[in-house]
Amino acid sequence: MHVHKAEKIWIAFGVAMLAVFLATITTAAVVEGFVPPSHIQSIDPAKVAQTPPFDKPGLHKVADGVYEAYYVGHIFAFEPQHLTIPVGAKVTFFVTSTDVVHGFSIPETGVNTMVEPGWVSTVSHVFAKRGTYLLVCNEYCGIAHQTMAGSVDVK
Ligand SMILES: [Cu+2]
Repeated sequence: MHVHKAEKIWIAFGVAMLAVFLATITTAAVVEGFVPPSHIQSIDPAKVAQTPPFDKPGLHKVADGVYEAYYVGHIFAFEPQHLTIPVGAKVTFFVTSTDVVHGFSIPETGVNTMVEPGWVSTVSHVFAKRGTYLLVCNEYCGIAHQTMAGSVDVK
């Protein structure tokens, strides 16, 4: 088979760039110990139900207008499925998974994070507008992924 010289150069360039990218990612992951952003806190995914505060998922008041919401994602639901938040509240979501990678997204709010077993994802938002917000899993997690949803009521 004849391969034109220009094609050989282009293939070599492509392979070299792939090697450079893989070396960069591997170096960052292994040598520098990088982890996905916001995934600072770790948790044993097999013991989420026994690990406070994830043993009681839901909204926890920290101060006036400041709340923490603990969520557990699993195939194919969030706990809690529905949450009621006072209007104007600043809520920090702490989310983890007991099984596979899920997504945690509240469209129109900027709340959007990956949820990985073994890690606690954290994202904050101030709910200034009343309404019912959809909560969805936006990472394909299995056969009933499309049913993995909930709601956040801001009253
Ligand atoms: Cu999911």
